[in-house]
Amino acid sequence: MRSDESTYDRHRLAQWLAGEARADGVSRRDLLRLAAAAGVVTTLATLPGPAAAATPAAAPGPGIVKPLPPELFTIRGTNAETNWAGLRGTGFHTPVDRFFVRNHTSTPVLDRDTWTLKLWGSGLRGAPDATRPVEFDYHDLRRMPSVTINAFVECAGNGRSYFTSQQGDTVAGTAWTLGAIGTARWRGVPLSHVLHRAGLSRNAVDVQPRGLDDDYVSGGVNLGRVRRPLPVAKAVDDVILAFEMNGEPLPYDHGYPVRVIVPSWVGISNIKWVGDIEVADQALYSPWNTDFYKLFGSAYPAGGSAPLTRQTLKSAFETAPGATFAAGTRHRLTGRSWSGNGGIRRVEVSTDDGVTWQRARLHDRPRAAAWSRWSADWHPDTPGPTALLARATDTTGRTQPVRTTPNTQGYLFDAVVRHPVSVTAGSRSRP
Ligand SMILES: Nc1nc2c(c(=O)[nH]1)N[C@H]1C(S)=C(S)[C@@H](COP(=O)(O)O)O[C@H]1N2
Ligand SMILES: [Mo]
Repeated sequence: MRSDESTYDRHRLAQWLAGEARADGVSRRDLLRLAAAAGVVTTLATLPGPAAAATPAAAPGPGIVKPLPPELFTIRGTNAETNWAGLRGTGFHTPVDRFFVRNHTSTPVLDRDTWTLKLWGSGLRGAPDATRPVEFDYHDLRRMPSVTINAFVECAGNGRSYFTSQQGDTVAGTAWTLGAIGTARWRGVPLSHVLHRAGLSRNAVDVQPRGLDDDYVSGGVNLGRVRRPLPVAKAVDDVILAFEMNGEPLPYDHGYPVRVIVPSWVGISNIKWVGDIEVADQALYSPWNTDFYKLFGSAYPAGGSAPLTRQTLKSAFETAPGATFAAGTRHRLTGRSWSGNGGIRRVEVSTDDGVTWQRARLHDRPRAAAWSRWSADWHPDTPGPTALLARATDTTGRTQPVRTTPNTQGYLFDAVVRHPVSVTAGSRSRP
């Protein structure tokens, strides 16, 4: 699978350089302008989305439908980050009431009875165009064979703020801590089934789902609807068109009536409110695989890395930042670790800012595309500030590093995070 992906990327890159590929909906000029404009990424970081500007103060959140109580979420522009302390005791699946939301604009409230999915493009037999697509409605989809999978959805920028706070790097984008991830049980139809029903051709190269939310405008440029191509090899492997999350119909904010779930891959792959899918016999490009979701910076080629695919390795404590622990008492620390490259094999925890480490107990078997819960006991003796650290190793043998190579948009932070807490003089602690 991995080697398929890199062969595919080389092939697609060759097509792009040969000028065969096109960035649909965005002119070459716009793309070049975007790539050249150093200010674009900064604008993304600081501009409230159009939705935020337009949302009346009475709305519960920035264009988000579900309630966002401050104990469960931290609002960041048009997005809502999950507070990790709110996950303690919640079980393997993230309840919808605390699952993070990342919206480029705002949540559209769609009607499943008028919703249709349109498939079109040169990679389908007969090459139907966008005006005469192959169409399925919601009830067609519900009559197809369905599968249920566990998978996290995690923003590629999750943990971005630690590039700055721990490493002193300048990065642009939403200043997430570690709460731009959730794991859910998704039920839906394998995308491969729908593609074959639509007449997938042997020459298909890329598959590009597109959302029905508003056009995304950045730095004065309308980038069109949120869309990002997937190689056909991944699209027919384990991708699903999901209509259920944790046993309920998808909530509005998470893509109702239907979203794409692409296990292990960067969050942007999981297109919500999917309305159409272009299937092409050539590489496809959108701003989301050319300007965004690639690694740029001094450690990377001038044109950036290959488009991002898998998420990386991370760990988080289910503890509020700055939490206090009484000395002289045994505390149970809990958290979760996950990797885009496999399951979690081992987690170590330090309660003294990285001086000593102990093995955490794992509460879930290693599972690809999902996290493992863990716990460790701590009996602090000395009052004062300290930092909790968790360091995971995945089933490929990779361990979280102390420091990670920066990239200008702050994607894929995987270094060990220092979690500040303090120990207070407990009733049973000695003077
Ligand atoms: N149509 C559409 N799909 C989208 C987005 C969006 O803004 N519009 N955001 C993407 C990004 S960047 C992420 S990280 C995930 C977030 O999914 P969630 O809001 O269900 O947590 O959805 C992805 N799919
Ligand atoms: Mo994201």
